[in-house]
Amino acid sequence: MMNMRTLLTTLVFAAAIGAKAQTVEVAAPQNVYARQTMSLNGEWNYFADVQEQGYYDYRMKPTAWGYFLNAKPQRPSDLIEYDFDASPTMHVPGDWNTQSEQLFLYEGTVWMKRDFDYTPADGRRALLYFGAVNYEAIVYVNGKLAGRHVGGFTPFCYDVTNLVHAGRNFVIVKIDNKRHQDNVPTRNFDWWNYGGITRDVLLVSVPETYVEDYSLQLDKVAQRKKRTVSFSLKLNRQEAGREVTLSIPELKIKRTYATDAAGTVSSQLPVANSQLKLWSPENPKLYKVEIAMDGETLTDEIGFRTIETRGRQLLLNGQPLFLRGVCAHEETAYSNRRCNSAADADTLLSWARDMGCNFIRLAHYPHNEHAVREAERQGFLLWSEIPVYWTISWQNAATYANAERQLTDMIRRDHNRAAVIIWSLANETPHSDARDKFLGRLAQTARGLDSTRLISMAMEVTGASNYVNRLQDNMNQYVDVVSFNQYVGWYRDVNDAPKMRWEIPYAKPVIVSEFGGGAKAGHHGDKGQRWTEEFQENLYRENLAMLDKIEGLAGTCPWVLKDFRSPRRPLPGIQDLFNRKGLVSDQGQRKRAFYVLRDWYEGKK
Ligand code: GCB
Repeated sequence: MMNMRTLLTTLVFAAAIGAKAQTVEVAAPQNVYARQTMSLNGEWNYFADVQEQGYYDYRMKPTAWGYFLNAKPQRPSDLIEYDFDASPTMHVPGDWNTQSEQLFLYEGTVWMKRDFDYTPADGRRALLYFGAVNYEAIVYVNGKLAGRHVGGFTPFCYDVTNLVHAGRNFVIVKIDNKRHQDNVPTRNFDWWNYGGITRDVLLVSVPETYVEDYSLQLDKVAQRKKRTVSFSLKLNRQEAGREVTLSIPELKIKRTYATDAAGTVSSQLPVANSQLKLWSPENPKLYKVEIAMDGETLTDEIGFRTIETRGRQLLLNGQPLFLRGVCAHEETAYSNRRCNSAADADTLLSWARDMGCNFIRLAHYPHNEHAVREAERQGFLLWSEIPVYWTISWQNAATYANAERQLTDMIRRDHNRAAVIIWSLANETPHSDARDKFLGRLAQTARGLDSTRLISMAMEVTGASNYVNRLQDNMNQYVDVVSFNQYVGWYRDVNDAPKMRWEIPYAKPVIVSEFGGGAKAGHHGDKGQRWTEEFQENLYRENLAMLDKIEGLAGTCPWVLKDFRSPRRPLPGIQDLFNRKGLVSDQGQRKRAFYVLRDWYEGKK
């Protein structure tokens, strides 16, 4: 991990509008929740700005007098046409769509402000951390620009030491979730475009030199009596001779290292096989890990496991494994808003567990860190992906840079999570040379950042000739696991599943990364009648029998755990702006297909 490019420590947004950038974007610190932090969650004042007049003047030039100044009238005659303090509040973290009726379908700019008290401390720096903001965030502290970030599902962080002062401070974020062709995701996608500061905001206090990132990873090669854990660490600056202590008390590991000239440490730790309990769904063992420097200790919980392929088999800790999966969006049970906590994740995970799952495909973007950690504690294996979805602008260099940044940030954040076994690069992308180049580069980047996990992407087979479905995708050479989505019985070939044959001409494990169909919970009828639970139930029966015939099938994750909001789904009385392919409804009702899948998974244990 540590040889990864330090692409983040760049001066941001030099051509600042109104306020000059006085700050530096820094890498979001590994395991941020173990740091000294002050939460900036809670109630933030907000208002929508449909025409972005708080940012552009009436000639559409960036204005120096934007809303980021948080101006107040000084004299009775002053004209100021906004007032954060008199504006309503909403909760952060949270999406705006489900917190304001007016903003339910809104896509555009919303300004948000929060005050906070700060006490500077000698020798310490203040970092402003956002877990995620969808989609574009322009961040100001005390009226000065801190930086701009695009991409709605990954963390970012600014060193704001020079922008804060003792006493009362304020942070303002201009958030814009308008969809654009060149974004990642692009203009069209089948989920709700939840806008807002959707994950935690923290003010992080760090010393001048601090541990920015570290990695602990069990090596694949096991000797008869012992195996090796690779440890690496990186400071935020290239400083030699800093003392760092790593301890894993339960494994009786305690070692002190001095950093090299690059500010890094790298080491191999032998561990006796007899001592080591491997992480697995059956026994999701996590070890307490402590990393100490200058009297400050970072505490983490880390599991050790290996993941590999052998021919068409997937091996977890050297043992063949079938992934009993399901896809899930990051949308809460019952309230159907963006998830942002372990408790939000827990309800969804409990449904997956009841269905017999040991694997979740986190669709279609990196989910929040609390969710990933909760899934890991509960023993779920995870597939994590970036929103390179459908018709991305393959030829656009900025689009590529954006996708690569999201991939890098996803891997950086979660590379210590034993639960994550697959990084996925894309979903259902149309074949072309430009796409192959784009995804090929992403694959190389992912491998460069993490050589220990498997790479995949959801490919597609959209039709069959003579009932033979043959997967063909040039990306096959880049992936470790061949995954594809198919909707036999829903978008195509209703009633034909029993006749279908599948040919996957690649000697790699196969995951069917999506299949399914819609049903409205409580709507009953004949199995030939769309939208009934019986139709979906029959579709699952026929699909599962069909999938059982695929050679090398190593796992399945049907679409989808829960009905989720989507603006592409307007059918009144049935969809009502929900994609109804859930095995569980948006109100937690289990549909008949839930039990079909559960029984099939029972047989796969
Ligand atoms: C797909 C997409 C998924 C959609 C699903 C559907 O192939 O990957 O994002 O929601 O189909 O329901 O159409």
